[in-house]
Amino acid sequence: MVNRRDFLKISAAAVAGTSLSFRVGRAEAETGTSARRRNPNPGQVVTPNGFSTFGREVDGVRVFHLVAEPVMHTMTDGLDVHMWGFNGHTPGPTLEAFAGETIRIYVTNHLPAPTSIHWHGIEVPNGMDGVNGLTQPIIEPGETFWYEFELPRRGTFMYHPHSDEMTQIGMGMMGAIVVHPRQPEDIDRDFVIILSEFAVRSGRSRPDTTEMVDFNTLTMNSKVFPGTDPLVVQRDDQVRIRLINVSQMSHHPIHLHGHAFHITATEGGPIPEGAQWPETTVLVPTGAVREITFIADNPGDWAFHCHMLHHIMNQMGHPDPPTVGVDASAVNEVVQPLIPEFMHMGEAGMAGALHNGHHDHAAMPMPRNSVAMQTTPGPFGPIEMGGMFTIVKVRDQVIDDEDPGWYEHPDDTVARAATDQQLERDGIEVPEPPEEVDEPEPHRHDPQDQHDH
Ligand SMILES: [Cu+2]
Repeated sequence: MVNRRDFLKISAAAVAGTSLSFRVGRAEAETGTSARRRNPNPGQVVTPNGFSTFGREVDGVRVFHLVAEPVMHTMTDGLDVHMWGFNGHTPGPTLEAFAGETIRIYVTNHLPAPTSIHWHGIEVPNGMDGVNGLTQPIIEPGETFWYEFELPRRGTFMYHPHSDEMTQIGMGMMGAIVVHPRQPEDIDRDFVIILSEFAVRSGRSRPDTTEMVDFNTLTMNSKVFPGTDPLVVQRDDQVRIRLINVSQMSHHPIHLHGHAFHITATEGGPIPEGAQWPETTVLVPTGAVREITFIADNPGDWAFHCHMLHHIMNQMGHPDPPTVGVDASAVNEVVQPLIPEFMHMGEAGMAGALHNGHHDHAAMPMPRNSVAMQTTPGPFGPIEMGGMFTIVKVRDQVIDDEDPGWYEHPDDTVARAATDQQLERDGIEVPEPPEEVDEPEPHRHDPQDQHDH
């Protein structure tokens, strides 16, 4: 593990432009420790569950080295997936630089397949655009290519292969590029989150890259909740979150609780102040960037998640009819040995049936290398969430950007059962629960009937 003192050293080295940053950045990725760190240097963006690097300077050019390679990736405890990424990690490092700088990026291909890298959103010279066959020859396995271009403007961009995209992006190859303006900005916490989706069937350990529509594993920086690191911010911080969508098929409406934000920029540039409007949900189309900013003036643990409801469940997708109201547990016992991903839906919705997995072995057995669709222990019981979900933790005092644990609510500020006195005071009459309604008998066509009519 990289401790905080080491991390500060590393960060300083990164900014100073020594070669240390890159090597240690990779170690950080392997131990996954950098994500919870508070922004130690103004102007440095935090990549939750990942890492950021300024590369190093050589004769006035900022130099990066991306190694495309297979990685073993833990999406959350209990779900290990064979993926492809960069420098030992998915997503690859967030590449940081300043507007007007020239950057040079070496790309080494250690994949079993040819590749190319596209710098999505940046106005590069045509031959640097990374489109296999159209603007460059393919990077064969074992080869190292270089790309070099000037960064014309500040912004949030992405990189990904433009070669067998469905397979290579579907295996986890993606990363962020953050170009800072020359002038310092009035931002206290700056985060970058890549939204993506994979087809990781329950019980399997490789994404299904032939899938075209049914993506069941929805990720933030290649993690599913509860594997997603919280965004820890101090009260009254000016916070920016850069949302990048690299999903194969989905647009994600990302919703923040407890705060309103402004959408301040896209990958095309900043939105003029007079054209911004307040929102609490921002739709991030695939292939696009939305930067949002807000003042974190409301302390607490605030959900920050996709509002497409199956995108906040893990490994959705079961090829059986809905069974709300039916006890289908016997079916699982028969079918699961044959089809590991088979699991019937819950009798009273999913949360009841799926409070299982490694948190509750009393419930249904899970296929190996699978996680519950929903549910992780929270301060008041199971949190019925998974997938594209994380928590913005706003605290009066943040120490070393460490996860402060669950929010301690001030007295009498937590919703709880109403008392009889309260109900009487406010004239609330609670109606009797409805009588149980019998399901209507299924209608059967009697051939004889037809003759009668
Ligand atoms: Cu979504």
